[in-house]
Parts: sequence; structure tokens; C-alpha cells
Amino acid sequence: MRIHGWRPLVLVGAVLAGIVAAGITGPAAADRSVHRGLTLGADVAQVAVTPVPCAKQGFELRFGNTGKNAVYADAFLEADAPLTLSRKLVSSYLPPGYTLKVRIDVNAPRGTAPGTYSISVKAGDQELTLPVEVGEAPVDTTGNLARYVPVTASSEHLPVYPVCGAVDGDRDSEHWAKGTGWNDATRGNFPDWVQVTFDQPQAVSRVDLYTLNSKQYPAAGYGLKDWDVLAQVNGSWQPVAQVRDNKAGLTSSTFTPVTATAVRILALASNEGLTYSRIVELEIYQ
Ligand SMILES: [Ca+2]
Ligand SMILES: [Ca+2]
Repeated sequence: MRIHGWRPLVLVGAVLAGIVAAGITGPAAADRSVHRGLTLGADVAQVAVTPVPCAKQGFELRFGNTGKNAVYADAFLEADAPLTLSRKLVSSYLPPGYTLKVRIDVNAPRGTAPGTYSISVKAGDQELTLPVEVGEAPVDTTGNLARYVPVTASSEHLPVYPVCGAVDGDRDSEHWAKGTGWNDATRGNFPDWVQVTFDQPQAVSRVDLYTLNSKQYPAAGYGLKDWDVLAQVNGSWQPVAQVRDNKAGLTSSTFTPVTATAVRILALASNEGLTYSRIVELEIYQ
């Protein structure tokens, strides 16, 4: 900035007067002036959350700059325990007049008591408080033991193919690449696995596996070819079924009932060769 003659003194004097008037000194004053014009908002007035694994829920944070100058700014997010947020910091360059939109996932661990919780977002001198309504955990009514319990995998090809997609209730392969199916992240390396862990031991005698089988990607070309079904019984893994040379979209494995604490699919080979393991939906029944 080029300023000539007496103007710098006047300017400095005016700024100092402003700082004194506001009761602010030192670096805080500089921060405050830099961040003037920041705005915070959300796409919803309240976030609805259910305390289950894999629920897709949250809000869109709107982080704007109505000031005349571009700024680098931070928004800090906090949630009441035990809620979790996909991000606790959003740092961005914000040109004048620009509003950044960022998706924030909000999750509640299983067992979270239903009720009203709160998320706080702070940026500069702005603060946004967003209520979060945690509802009752849904209960499966179809007999599928794989719904609403923890699911894990040897790897996940994120963000498009999370293991949660393999137990989300969506069996439709035409929804592939929309987060509704699992694809591992270790191309060419087998085995891969997906595991469902029960809250308490369950009698299990059938596993339905929907592998990728869309018009574009038929099972015979892209689906899972070979896998073992393992059940965790009294702390140790037992093979309960084997599938070999599969070409079908849906394969149902039935076996002598076992009382299991977890079920694991051990993926051994793909019809595409040395590429990936893919499961659109995994269902487990008594
Ligand atoms: Ca699915
Ligand atoms: Ca792999």
C-alpha cells in the first residue's frame, strides 16, 4: 500500500483509537480485522442423526466471506460428546463474496442416548450453533443379522466404495459407484475380507452374497469368483461354506447352524482376474 505525507499517521492513529475503544490489543486485533466479514451457515436448521454404523448423515457447512478482501480463514468445529464429526477444521482461501460449501458427516456411536445435542462452529468472531437430534437406533425386521451392526474390511476403496455399502440394505448393482457397495483397495492382492460383528452370539445358517452384477459390469466378468464364509465360534474362526467359480450376482450359502459372534467373507479371487473384490450386499440369516 502506498500512502504519502501525513496520512500514515492519521491512519495509524485511527486504528489505535479503534483498538483501544474495543478493548483489544496486540495480535488479536490484527486477527479480528483480517476475519471481519466471515459468515457461517448450514443447509439445515437441525441435524438428524441415528446411532448406527454407516449412517449417511450430516450437514453442509457454508463458510463465506462478505468482506472486501480475500482471506485465508479457519472454521473450527466441535460436537457434544459422544458425537463425531468428519472434520473439525476447515481451512480455506475465501475470495470476497465467496461462500465455500463443505459436507460434514455427523455420527453417533451405537448406544448414544436419544436426545438433543449440539455442534458449534467458530470462525473469526462468528459462531454457529447447530442442534443435533439423535433418534432411536433402527431395528431390523427382515431377519438380516448384518444390518445395523459393526462392519469392517481388510481395506476399503474410499470414498466411493466403503464397506458400509455392503450392509446398507441396497442390493442393486446398478447403484454401483454411489457408495452402496464395497470394493477393496489392494488391487491384485488376495485375499480380502469383510466382517460383520454381532452384539451377542447369533445362530447363523445362511449367508447371501450379492456381488457386482450390473448391465455394464456383469458378475461373470467383474464379480467375486471364489470365497470362503468363516464364522467366529467361541473365539476362533471356522470355515462354514466355500464358493468356487461363481458367475452369479446372488449366491446363497447354507450350512449347519453355528452360534457365531462374527461372520467373515474371505474373498479369494475375482472374475476380472488380478484386480478387486466387490460385494454389493452381504446378508446373514439364522
Ligand atoms: Ca449395498
Ligand atoms: Ca485386494
